[in-house]
Amino acid sequence: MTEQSQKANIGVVGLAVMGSNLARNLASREGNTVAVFNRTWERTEALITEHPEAGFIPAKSYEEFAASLSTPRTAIIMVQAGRGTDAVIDELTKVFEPGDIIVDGGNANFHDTIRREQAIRETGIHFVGTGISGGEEGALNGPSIMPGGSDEAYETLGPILESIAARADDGAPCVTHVGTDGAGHFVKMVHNGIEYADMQLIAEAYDLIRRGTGKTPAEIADVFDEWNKGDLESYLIEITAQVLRQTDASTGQPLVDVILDQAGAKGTGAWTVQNALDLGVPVSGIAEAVFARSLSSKPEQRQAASDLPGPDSEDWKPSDPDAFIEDVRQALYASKIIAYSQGFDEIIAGARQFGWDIKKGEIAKIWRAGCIIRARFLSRITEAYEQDPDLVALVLAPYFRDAVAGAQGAWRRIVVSAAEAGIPSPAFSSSLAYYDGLRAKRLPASLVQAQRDFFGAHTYKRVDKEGTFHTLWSGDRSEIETEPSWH
Ligand code: NBP
Repeated sequence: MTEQSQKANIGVVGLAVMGSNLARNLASREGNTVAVFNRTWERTEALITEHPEAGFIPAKSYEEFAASLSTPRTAIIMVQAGRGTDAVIDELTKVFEPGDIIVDGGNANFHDTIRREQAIRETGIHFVGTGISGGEEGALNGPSIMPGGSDEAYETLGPILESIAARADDGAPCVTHVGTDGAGHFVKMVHNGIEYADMQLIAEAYDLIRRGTGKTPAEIADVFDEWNKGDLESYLIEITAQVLRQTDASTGQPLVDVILDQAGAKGTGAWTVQNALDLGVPVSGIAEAVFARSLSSKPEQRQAASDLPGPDSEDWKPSDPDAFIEDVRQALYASKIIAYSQGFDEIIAGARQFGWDIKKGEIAKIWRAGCIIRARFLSRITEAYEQDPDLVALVLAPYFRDAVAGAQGAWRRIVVSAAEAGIPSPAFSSSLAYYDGLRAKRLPASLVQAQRDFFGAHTYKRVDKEGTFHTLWSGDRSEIETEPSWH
């Protein structure tokens, strides 16, 4: 063996659950030799001992790690986002050379990725922020991968990522060069936001069916299995059925009933909403999903408020349970379309703001497999953007417009029923309110603008003539045209 052939073409730094699985995935693909490094040697030792078949080249120091890589050196960092990532980047930039590539595969905030890319660019080393979705199972068997960074870096990195990515039904690898600097982490962030909305909508559907029909979790699992044969087919519906069928070993109860009803969050949903606020994009479905988790995690408030007056869902039953379940299915589908439409709005706004040329149809394509939101209807999103790359809103694409039109009767009945029964359905309800807001010929925003002008002289525009106006609300003259410099 020559010295060069003993070197690795790719390295992984950080060998906790994600990094070790990704390293094993890389090693299992033909043509890859993988160098591995972890801050604590014991983790590296455990990995190479448990997986001799992977042929890993282990390193005990960053210097040894760099020396074990062929050039241009390419290393994927899989460590805690934030300070951990900065610390590893600092070490790698000391031992890497111009032309080498540092890939951050963690869940970084895209603002950090933009900052890091700018700082590292000066050294001549490439920095590629990459979203990786699919959890530990995806990391091992094939995730959906969303790399940012430069075209030059992608030339080397692309084939390696393609070798480990999930494959869609048509055999295409679920990876695309999303855009420069932070584009990959931005799109991964929105992916996670949509995931929050999808999970919340499924949870609301489950709650409505359970309280409305009295079905057991296992019976609702059967309903979800049935749904998974149609338009709603998705990983999240599939695993929800499995979750609902699980019984608790110690009590024999459905496991979902013994799990505390307080949902945690690691922050990417909140980031999606925070950035949407900055970009002025209404992602109400995602926001409600984030807030629903926050509300669930306030036990003291919930306990104190539990005797507030309101309808008792025990007293409410739909007259036709089967028809009700079908209504819930349709409401779920319509609300899900809205969540994706809002998510893609944020991607469009982010791309505009940060100068990324993001191909929306390609994003939907790489979410078809490997990631948590993989679903049948992502192909419909790709088709929609292929037919019209400048689509103003996803919900306006012919397929989605028809789908929502067909579902909206059921959607409205469900939101009404939930309100009457006192069953919280924030994601269903807010999605419908968004839909009605979007399609409204006229909104009460005119009144809001008038109020703003009243107390703050913020001016307004008129429907019947050009210009900017301010009313002297209590004066003699009712209206004056303002100078352009006023606004
Ligand atoms: P963690 O996020 O728990 O990271 C811990 C690993 O980083 C340990 O192996 C640790 O080494 C190593 N590390 C190194 Br090397 N230098 C470090 C430093 N300076 N500070 C802190 N840790 C350092 O691992 P994970 O759960 O595998 O996740 C890795 C990344 O992947 C995260 O960014 C995560 O958000 C992202 N992600 C996770 C999932 C998921 O489903 N878990 C999915 C998608 C993305 P040590 O052994 O010496 O402590």
